[in-house]
Amino acid sequence: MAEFTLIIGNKNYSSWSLRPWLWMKHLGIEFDEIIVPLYQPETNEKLSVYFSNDKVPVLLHNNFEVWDSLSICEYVAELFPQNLYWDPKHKAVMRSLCAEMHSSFASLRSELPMNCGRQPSPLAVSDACQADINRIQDLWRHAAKYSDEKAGWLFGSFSIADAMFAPVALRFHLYAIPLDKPAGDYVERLLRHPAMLEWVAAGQAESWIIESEER
Ligand SMILES: N[C@@H](CCC(=O)N[C@@H](CS)C(=O)NCC(=O)O)C(=O)O
Repeated sequence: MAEFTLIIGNKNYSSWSLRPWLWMKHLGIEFDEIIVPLYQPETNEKLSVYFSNDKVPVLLHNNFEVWDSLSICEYVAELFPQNLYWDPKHKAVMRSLCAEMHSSFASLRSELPMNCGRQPSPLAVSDACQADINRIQDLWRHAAKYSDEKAGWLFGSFSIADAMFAPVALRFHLYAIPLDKPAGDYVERLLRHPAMLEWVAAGQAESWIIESEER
């Protein structure tokens, strides 16, 4: 049994689960995973053994439990401090992006659910959703001021911010959202990350359907 166990939802739909899973894969951390399919009659009972209020993701580090995607990402980064950004301004901007991703973009989330199995095609979006899309591109442009452009990730090398925005990049792809060139290039790069390819393929292979997430 590995030192770490990550409890996640369906790979096809669970965008919050993808974030720490991708980050831990990127860091090369070995972990067991337990998939709890969401919105099934037995889902809450299966999740009730954790302290996460019946939500995924949850990380178990031996017997220590951490819940919430951003907290899990930060916890494992602190265990491997070479992955932390110590410049306070740089770190603060990165955390601002992560926190905004974590707390905002309700229209984008509800109108464009993550669904790895969706055949990519355009979908009309509301003004509120378009405002979310525009703001995300503004955030990515802002991050570029702090990055080494050659590396191509939001803040130079791959960081928690890239993991936090990965499901958004996937949504932009799945719903063929028109993007400016740097954002389009970034989405392509993120989707080619080996761990993203692995997650999307696994999501597509699942047979659970959540009707409310299908568009
Ligand atoms: N803010 C939480 C959100 C967790 C969350 O809402 N997870 C969804 C799956 S993507 C969930 O567990 N939904 C089940 C439910 O709400 O009953 C995080 O960042 O981890």
